[in-house]
Amino acid sequence: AQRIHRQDYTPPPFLVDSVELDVHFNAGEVLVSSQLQLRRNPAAAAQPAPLQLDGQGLETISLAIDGTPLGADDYRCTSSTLTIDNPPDALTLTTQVRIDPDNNSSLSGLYRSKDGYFTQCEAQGFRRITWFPDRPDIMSRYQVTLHADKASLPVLLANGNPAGSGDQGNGRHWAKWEDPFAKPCYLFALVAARLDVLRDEFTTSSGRSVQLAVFVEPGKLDQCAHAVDALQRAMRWDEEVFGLECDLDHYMIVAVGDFNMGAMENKGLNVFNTKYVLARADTATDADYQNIDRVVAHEYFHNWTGNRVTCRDWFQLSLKEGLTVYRDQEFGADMHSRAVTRIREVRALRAMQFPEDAGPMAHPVRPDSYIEINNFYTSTVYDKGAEVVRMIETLIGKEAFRRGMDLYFERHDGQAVTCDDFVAAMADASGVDLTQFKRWYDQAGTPHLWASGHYDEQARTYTLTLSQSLLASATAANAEALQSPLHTPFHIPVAVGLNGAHGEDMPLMIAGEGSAAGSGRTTRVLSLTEFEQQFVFEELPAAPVVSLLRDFSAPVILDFSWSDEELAHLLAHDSDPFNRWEAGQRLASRLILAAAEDLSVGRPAYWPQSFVEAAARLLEHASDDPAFAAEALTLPGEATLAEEMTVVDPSALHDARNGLRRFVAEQLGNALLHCYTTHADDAPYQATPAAAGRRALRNVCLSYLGELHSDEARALAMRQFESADNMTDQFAALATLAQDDCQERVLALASFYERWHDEALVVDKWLSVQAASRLPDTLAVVRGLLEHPAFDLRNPNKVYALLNTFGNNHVRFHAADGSGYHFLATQIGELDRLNPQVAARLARRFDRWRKFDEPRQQQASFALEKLHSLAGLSPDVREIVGRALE
Ligand code: B3K
Ligand code: ZN
Repeated sequence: AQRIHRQDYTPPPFLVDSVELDVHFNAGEVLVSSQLQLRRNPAAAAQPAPLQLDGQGLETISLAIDGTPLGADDYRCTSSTLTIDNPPDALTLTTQVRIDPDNNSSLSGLYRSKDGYFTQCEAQGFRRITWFPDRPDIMSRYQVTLHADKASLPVLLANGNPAGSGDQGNGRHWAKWEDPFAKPCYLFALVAARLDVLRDEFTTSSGRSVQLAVFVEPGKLDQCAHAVDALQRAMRWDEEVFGLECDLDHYMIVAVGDFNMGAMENKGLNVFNTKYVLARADTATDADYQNIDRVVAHEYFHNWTGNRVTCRDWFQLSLKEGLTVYRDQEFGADMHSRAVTRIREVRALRAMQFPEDAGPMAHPVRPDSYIEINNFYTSTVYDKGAEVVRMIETLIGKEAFRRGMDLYFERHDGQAVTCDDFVAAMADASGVDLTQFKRWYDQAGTPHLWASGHYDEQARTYTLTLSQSLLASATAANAEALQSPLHTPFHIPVAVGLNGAHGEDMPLMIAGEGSAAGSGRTTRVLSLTEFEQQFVFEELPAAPVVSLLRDFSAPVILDFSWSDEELAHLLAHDSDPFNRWEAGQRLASRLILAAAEDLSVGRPAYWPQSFVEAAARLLEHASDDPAFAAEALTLPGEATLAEEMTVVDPSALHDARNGLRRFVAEQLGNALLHCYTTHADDAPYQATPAAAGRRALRNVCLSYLGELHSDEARALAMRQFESADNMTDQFAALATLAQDDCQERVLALASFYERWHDEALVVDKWLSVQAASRLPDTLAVVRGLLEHPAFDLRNPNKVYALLNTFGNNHVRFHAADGSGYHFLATQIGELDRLNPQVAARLARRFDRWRKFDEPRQQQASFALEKLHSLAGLSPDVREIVGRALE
């Protein structure tokens, strides 16, 4: 496998204007005939290059140019390329290949899943279907005809509009589809399966009617309503917020149980993991409902940001992904609570992206090179990419941002473009110079932001000094970051507010701006563009408590030495809800990290009463915003806390964090129970934000009470488990019991499986709740579950539920004896033979192995070396493990 470099991009020598495919589903094979209209690319290098096509796992039956079969001397063929040396400048290339989707366990290209055949072409799956120049900057018009057995594969779908169908004898039928939009081949999709369908309609703002259809496995129609509703809300939202109307006559969503990721935005024919479609109150949690909203919206939003304007090459992936995540985040914020949505996003960013950016897989939002592009569908490209788009919005303002989007579509509709083109549209529409800002696209690593403040009583000024550096995060293990032009400062938007003694926002008058500039505004966005800069706030009657990086205005690690009292003040009063939450997280982190240090040298942990008082206040005011209170009461996770330790001691960290939880439960048992009781819902389940917020709050209270390991707490959880009318409450009770070594745990787990063993997605929850357990025998349980009929190594959802969850079980995966490492490495090796993409994702659980103590490092490197040396290891896993070992 070769390393591909961004700088090596050249335009394609040939373009494909149209594609005609005939796909025959026969017993034990699929035959694909293709007719491509090709012509030389006027924009390509003058020197006539040969015509080269990509292929993978194709058995070539015939090849012809303009109707004449190719002779042996006319072409060269390897297992992955078909080269035609002297092609005419315009030609029709006809190929026929045989493929074997029944044995395609990689779930890339065309593959079989329970009820039929499905495709996944992004990033490079189309080459597994037919010979084709498989790159996103070639956009073509497609016509597809499917032929199959009518009884076993009654539903035949492809992108675009139906263009005929009928019977063809022998129990077989055919259907033809035509896509009126030119598209890159990664957006190609077809489906031949037995499926039920829920149909609906959407009328666009200009009055066009779009036929909506959600296809699911037979018997699941009662779990589709939420997805359809989410789709309609997303369509309306995109019209209202971005003026973007749906361009399609048919918008189809197909749910499939075997799928490598969440979903795929194929033009007019999205293919979804069932996890992001199916929901019923008793089978799906509030989090599932919200994820469905977000993923349905995300794939729909791609229709403009991704499909109509696509990526020139895969290095530009964040052009569509960062922007589309930003859009689905905004949709989520408008559908639910804006503050809580933001809090959850930042929590996820810190748990996933920050560690990634500090580890061996660190890469810029626009990577410089890769071996396997599928390894770069990362939190950096997606979530940090979204933060970068959000920072542009923060810097230029909402209105200019909207003008920038309009200009982007005006300039680039129908094109395959780069991140530079996007930023240029934003800069031109706003008049703001974003040259320096673009470093966010090419420097890896999370910047550190150091802040200090000084109040001058005489001058009534507050001087804020901000400085930045990448150094704390750039390590020798991360060569790519070191080689890029490091030591150049980022353009960081720092949103600032000043809190007065009673929690009120103080006036924000910046020296040198004149008093009109800031008047009335209680949050100002400072532009930090140097390594160090000072900002002076004037006319302040008293020393403020500074609120920095409001709403998390930049993805940085902020260092400011607030006192515990100041943090408590911010937690109680800051007008920015994100920073209220953040202050609580900082307080908790401080205590847990100090306690972890104490515990690791045999000293007892110290828990101050002031923290309990802050928690008590949160409980007291919880009814104001239960969802927020739930977030504020949830401590930072172990993986996030571990990033702040020089050498991680996972068991001390685990004991410290749970020690604080137990302390809170002991001190506030009655308040927790009271809060639990008063927020009970008598009404039947509703997935509304308000009802979900109350459930979240109660379930946080329940999980704290679970720390007491008391009969009362167990009975409470068991009662909730048994009486819940919805999966949110049932599963939360199960999750609390799963952390407690008691009889109720055994009973609940058994009855849960007994009740739900036929619902694949609920079985996933059953697997993951066991793999996430802190109990000491968790690895043994996980090992046992590998043999359970509920588990299947071929199904990504099962692998994620059991193995990935275990890899995220900080204290158990990082067990001192290395048992977790050896177990996971062995499983990755097994899985790699079936599904390299999913195996490579699993291998990422090893990213942070160098942060642990020497004995653990030895075990981890031993496990990784062994995995790395496996014969036949895929390039996917080899790239991840190779970087981890560098
Ligand atoms: N674009 C797809 C991801 C494809 C991943 C390929 N390995 C889903 C999404 O981001 O919408
Ligand atoms: Zn996407």
